[in-house]
Amino acid sequence: VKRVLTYGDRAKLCSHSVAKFLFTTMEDKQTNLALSADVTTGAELLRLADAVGPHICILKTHIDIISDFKPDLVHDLSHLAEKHGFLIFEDRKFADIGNTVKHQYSSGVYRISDWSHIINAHALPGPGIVQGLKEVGLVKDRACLLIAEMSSKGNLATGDYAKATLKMAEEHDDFVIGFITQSKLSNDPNWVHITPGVKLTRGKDSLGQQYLTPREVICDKECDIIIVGRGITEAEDSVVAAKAFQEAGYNAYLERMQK
Ligand code: 5BU
Repeated sequence: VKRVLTYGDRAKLCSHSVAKFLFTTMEDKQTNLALSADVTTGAELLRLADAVGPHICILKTHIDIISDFKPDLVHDLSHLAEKHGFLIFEDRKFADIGNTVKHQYSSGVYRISDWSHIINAHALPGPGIVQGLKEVGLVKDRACLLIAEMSSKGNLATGDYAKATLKMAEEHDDFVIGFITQSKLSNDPNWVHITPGVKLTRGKDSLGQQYLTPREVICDKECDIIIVGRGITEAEDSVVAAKAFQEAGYNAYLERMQK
């Protein structure tokens, strides 16, 4: 009999501490929801993180859209991550040569490697990008996701791109824990498949974003985590909306377990 592994089973299997923590959290908090906290002030970010924290396994940031950034912000955010038990994922989408991304990851204004448990990178530049990020992140026990497929209409990550991205990840599985993708790339239960472009109903925005539902992502496409931004941040009540996505995502996971 083919049995689908639970998040808890996968926590035991995987060797990277960040992936282990992530799967454990998903099982314990009963959530496969990542909040994309795309707000533009530090106060809004902290308010949202504290309010929605109990319902998420990951808080995804775009730290460079915060207009009043001060180092205190990431310090306070780290406290909230500990308080509520979620991981911080800076959606920096590194896309340069290894030597440049090393600096972008460790230094500059944001010092991303100091506070972000997870980062992501495009596979486009080739394996040097992962090597560069790894030189910074490995000693700090950080993890990386490779962007295999995008949600936006007309994106150029097509054909064998995702397959080549999987191969790159396999060669760096001490640092890469999974993918940003629109569908499952591999049956290896160690990989985390995380999917943006999610709302409660299908649709799109005016700038090429395309939305699938939690059920389509988790049950049909067999991904593990839904990333939700405006579905929560633009709702009248962000906590009510987060609960709805948490429930929809987790029910879709339970349904997949029965398949
Ligand atoms: P939305 O408000 O739920 O549409 O926000 C989606 C978030 O996910 C946003 O922060 C994007 O930068 C991010 N994203 C995406 O939408 N699609 C992709 O393929 C990747 C990231 Br990679």
